[in-house]
Amino acid sequence: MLKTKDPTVYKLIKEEEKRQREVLEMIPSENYASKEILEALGTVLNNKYSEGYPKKRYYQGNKVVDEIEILAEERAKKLFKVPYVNVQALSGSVMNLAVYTALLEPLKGKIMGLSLAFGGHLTHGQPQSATGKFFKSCLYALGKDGKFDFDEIEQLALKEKPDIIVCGFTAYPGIIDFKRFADIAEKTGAYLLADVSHIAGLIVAGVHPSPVPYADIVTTTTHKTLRGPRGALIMVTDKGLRKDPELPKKIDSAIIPGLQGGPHDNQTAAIAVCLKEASTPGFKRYGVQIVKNSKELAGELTKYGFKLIGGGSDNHLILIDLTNKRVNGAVAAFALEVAGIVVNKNAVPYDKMPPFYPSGIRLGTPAITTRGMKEEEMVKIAGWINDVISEASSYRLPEDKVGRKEMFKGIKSSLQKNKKLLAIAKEIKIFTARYPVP
Ligand code: DSN
Repeated sequence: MLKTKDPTVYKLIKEEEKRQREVLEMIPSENYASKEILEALGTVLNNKYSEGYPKKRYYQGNKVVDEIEILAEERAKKLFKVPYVNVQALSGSVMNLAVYTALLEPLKGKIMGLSLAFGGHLTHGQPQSATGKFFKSCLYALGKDGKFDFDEIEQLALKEKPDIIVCGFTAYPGIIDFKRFADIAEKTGAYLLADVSHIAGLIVAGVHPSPVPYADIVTTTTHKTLRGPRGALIMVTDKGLRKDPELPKKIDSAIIPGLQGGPHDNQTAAIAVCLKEASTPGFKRYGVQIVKNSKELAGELTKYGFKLIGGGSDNHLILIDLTNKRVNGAVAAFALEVAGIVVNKNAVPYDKMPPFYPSGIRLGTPAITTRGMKEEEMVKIAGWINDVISEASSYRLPEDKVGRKEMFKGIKSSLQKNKKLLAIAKEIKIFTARYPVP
């Protein structure tokens, strides 16, 4: 038993369990996986090496693992309606890197993705990421209204001639027009990669359109709105297969031997469980409620004068520009955590502040919806958020770099002792006790 053999680690895990129970987890990329998924993760499948693919492994002893991997593949194909899937990518970064490795020549091939500063992802060709170091990249932005300016994106694509255009975002509160991205990709001869990590669960639930009719390749992590274990799926669509029938082979080889060794078989089993859960009517109801909650929360926050990027939320997340509230995003995120509301600081479009001290926060409803919260609870949560931000507005962080780090330290230590925030944390602890975590 872990409890007796390594009480130190056991105690830390218990502390984290308690933390997850007693706060409002509102980072939109996080969720609570079911007990069954966690059970599959903690099994003897951890002990096996399975380099290769089902029925084509390098090592012996993979009869059972083959069955598990085939099951995960079949469930993913059925759920997302695609002809091919690879379930081995260990997580999101390697998932996208595998696609680029499969399709592009190093230092020559070009990726075009949304800039991280506008809600893209590191792995969509950011220069700080291997995807922007090992391949060429060009980045597009959002318009001043926080929406896509497709004419500008098309102009950029025509000028830059990327080999892959990436759509699918981490801080975009709207519905993605996959068809429009596909039109641009077709016009410029690029592959269209839809990274739907954030919205996979919404797609499955039918509350966000699927990219499958439009994209050549669809990638997704499995632990966000899909509510599974950490892991990833790389899918080729019928359209992608028509364009290049070798795509599956290229992607399989990019994963192994290209980027990984043995897959994590316990993770593959847990992905299979997650895909079964995601195919139930209960999961559809869950997806519907995520969006209802996000819209309700966005509406309530707007009433309090919060400026929401894109004007609201049509999916699972909300991006708030706190400039009008005169609170820095880093200060806001810290104050909210002291009060028991966990969100992340986030850049807003055309942010004048640097990434460590951005002007906004990003929050979402996937995890709190898993706990059974509905519109009524969102009204209450918006009130708490407003109270915390009002309280935090007396802690000013200088826009100027000089002395900012030291000042932030001081602000944090003062926020940690703030009586009003600590009182809200107590209320939230009592409130969250009514909503079980799996
Ligand atoms: N870290 C994830 C997110 O929060 O959106 C993306 O990888």
